[in-house]
Amino acid sequence: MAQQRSTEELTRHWQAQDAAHHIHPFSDAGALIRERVRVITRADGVYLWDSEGERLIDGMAGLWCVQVGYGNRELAEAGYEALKTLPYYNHFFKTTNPWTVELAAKLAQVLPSGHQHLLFANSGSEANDSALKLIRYYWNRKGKPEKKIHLSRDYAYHGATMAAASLSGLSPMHPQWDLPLPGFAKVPAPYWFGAHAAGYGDIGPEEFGLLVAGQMEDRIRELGPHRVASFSAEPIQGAGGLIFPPSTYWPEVQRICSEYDVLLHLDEVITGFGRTGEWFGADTYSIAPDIMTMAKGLSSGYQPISAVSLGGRMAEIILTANEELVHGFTYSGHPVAAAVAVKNLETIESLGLVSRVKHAIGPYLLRRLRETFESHPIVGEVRGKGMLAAIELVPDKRIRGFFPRDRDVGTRCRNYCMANGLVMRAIRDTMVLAPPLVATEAEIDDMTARARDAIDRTARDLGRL
Ligand code: PXG
Repeated sequence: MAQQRSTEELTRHWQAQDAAHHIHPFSDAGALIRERVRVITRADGVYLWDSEGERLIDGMAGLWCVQVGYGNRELAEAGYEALKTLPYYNHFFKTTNPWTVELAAKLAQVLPSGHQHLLFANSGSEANDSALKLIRYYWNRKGKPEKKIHLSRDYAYHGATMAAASLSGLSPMHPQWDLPLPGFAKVPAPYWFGAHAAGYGDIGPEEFGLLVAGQMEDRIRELGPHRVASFSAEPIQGAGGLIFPPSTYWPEVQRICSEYDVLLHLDEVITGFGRTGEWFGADTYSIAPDIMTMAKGLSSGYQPISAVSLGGRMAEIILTANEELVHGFTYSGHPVAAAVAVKNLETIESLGLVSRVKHAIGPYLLRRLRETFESHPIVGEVRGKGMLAAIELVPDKRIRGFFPRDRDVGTRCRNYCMANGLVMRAIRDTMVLAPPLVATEAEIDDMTARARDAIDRTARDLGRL
């Protein structure tokens, strides 16, 4: 039946069914129906196609996750083989499966030193939820049950479950759900570009990094170190606006965590698997976490899978507890997802993607964006590391300040990008790119040219060009 309908009829059919039955994440249902949803039907390399045959170049690798690009046959075949052989089995009944074992062992080779033990889950949120439970369990076993406060940062994004949303520091994530839950506290983010607007004057990035870490130390003292269980942080904050920490920040945070005996939880959901030009953000900033969570690039998004890795001191306490760990999911370590993740890690290795991001395509992306935008009248900063890059749209490039929020400059620019065939994310007025790690120089040039056109149009609307 479906094949006999015209493309337009099919599109209208899917749009109507979507409007009638499907609730979208992070979307206003009424607005979506008015504006019409776009039906994505296929993808290959760095490109997506919609049901009307329009091609989009994906500057966001989906949601920061498609490391190896779309349409990789080897990943698909690895999943198909597992589907045919063992489509499902669990790990609850003293059982395991070859794919999950292989994945755990493979991860243990590439994870930061001391991280040799893994638990699996199905999303970044679940991994973070699991991490918080394990942190609570650790302190209970250590005989310090009063250590229960989870610290995290403003602008953090750690997911959407009750605990992961409580851990997140993006204020719109809380009021609809009466969050955060009790026991969550926030400290400032090392967002140097925003420091001037936030009233810190003309402070340099290195000094600002120390100042923000100092604010964290003050907060721990205020709450009482005997009550603070953990500090959760993305090595580079992603969905909060691509915030790269000044070089002074992480060493100081590491010192504070060890001085006050606060477990350091790194959320590597975006920064893992080559995104920053190392296997993990922990390697990029020489951070030694007690516990790490990962998802997205673990399977390049081809299957829903996430993991929690335990560093030495947490593994020791948890593995020697001599009691059941009362935690887990039906799909923890799903064989099909694990098979795809193993093939994904092998592909990252065989294509040399980590080193390519560090030495070739990552620097190329940043150089092209800097050449194109640094002198642009509404661009205040171009920053990046590996295959992560941000362009700050500002009213006055001499001052690190922002447009009034209600002008929605970022959304306007994002809409021009979409109309232009480029998927680029706007976080407030920060334009973000996180392309697949396999993107070629020509594809980066194409993204840059489309972004240029959209930012020019935005500037024209504002009377700045
Ligand atoms: N941690 C981090 C650092 C993330 O970026 C999660 C946890 C949660 O993962 P799951 O798999 O539960 O979604 C994320 C997710 C955006 C955007 O618009 C970013 C994410 C998710 C949805 C949208 O930038 N990151």
